[in-house]
Amino acid sequence: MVFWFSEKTCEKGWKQADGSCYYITGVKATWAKTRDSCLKKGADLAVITSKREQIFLVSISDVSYDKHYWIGLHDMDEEGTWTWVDGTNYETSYKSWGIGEPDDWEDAEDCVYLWAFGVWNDVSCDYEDHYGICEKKL
Ligand SMILES: [Ca+2]
Ligand SMILES: [Ca+2]
Ligand SMILES: [Ca+2]
Repeated sequence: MVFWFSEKTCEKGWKQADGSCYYITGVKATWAKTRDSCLKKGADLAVITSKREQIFLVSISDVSYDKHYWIGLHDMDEEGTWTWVDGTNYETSYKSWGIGEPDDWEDAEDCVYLWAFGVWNDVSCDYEDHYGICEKKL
């Protein structure tokens, strides 16, 4: 007897939720390098479009005050114009900024990471101090 499972599942090492697969990068790097490593896996940096997704990402990462994870949001093309890497409309979609963020501190913060309690902060894209979360659709 052969059973046919039409339900697709994520590759080994990826976590699955609501039609997406997620991968936590194991290396600290800049936003661009982290994105590159996601692209090489056929994914991109995570695009967070709901509180539910946010809670899931907090649950699969080790996010804390000391450990941060790049996500696929930036305003490097035009200051204050936030862009999700997959084209999701920023204005109309879910947001979870920390209090006082985004603040573009010293006019030098254009990339976003997930940090303690799952809130977002904009920081310099060149910091080599953060992990990342990759996402691809199933
Ligand atoms: Ca997503
Ligand atoms: Ca900025
Ligand atoms: Ca900031």
